[in-house]
Amino acid sequence: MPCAYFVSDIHIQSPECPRARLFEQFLRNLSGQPKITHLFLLGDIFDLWVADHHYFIDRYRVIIDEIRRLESAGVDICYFEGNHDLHLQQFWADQLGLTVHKGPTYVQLGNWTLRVEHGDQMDPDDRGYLFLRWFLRTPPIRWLICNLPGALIARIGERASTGSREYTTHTKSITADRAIAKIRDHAWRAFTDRPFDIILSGHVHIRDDFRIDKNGHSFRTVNLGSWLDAPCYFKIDGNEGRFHELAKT
Ligand SMILES: [Mn+2]
Repeated sequence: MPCAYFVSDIHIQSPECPRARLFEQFLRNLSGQPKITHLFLLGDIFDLWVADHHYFIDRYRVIIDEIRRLESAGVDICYFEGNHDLHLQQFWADQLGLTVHKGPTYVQLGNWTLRVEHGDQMDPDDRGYLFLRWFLRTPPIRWLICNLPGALIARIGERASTGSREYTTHTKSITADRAIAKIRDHAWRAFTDRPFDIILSGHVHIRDDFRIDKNGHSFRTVNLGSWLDAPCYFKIDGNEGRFHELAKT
């Protein structure tokens, strides 16, 4: 029986930030769960993580050690790139052994087919961002990002990251209803493209758990919200899937 945990948009800004401590504690608790089979990290776990720079590896050593512990215990861990954490393959996959996904992925978990993604591609009207997403992944820019000194990348990235987070927060505060509509519209489009039982995403920082019944089809859409608002995780245990709260420290 699968027992899977899903978290997204923790936006850890430094090793000292309360969300870093909370995530470390969360991971330690998972290590003590005998039933856990999967951990899904749905992106924007860090407010900034780029490539395999030692700057980030040294900075977040405690978290990495906890993830390594789960990995060695046989937990299947998938990390989906977000818009704040990208070019993850070299460190998180090649060195640490996680599975890294750059876009939406279908996963069979027990009786359920899941579609899992960060969610930064869900708004087809967000052309500016979709261009930036493409641009940051072009070979020359990728080369620069991977080869410039880590501390310099961190300085540039922290500025961009703050802007991006403020943009997300601002967008959310003025248009929460519209954001929920976008989540559900995207879920329907994705379902018509290839069906699933549950779609799980993050990115928009709005917690949502909704069943769509349309044209004789029925499926569930879950958005994981953000730890900036209310730290939580989604857990699928056998045939039950639901949110669990984490106490703020
Ligand atoms: Mn995001």
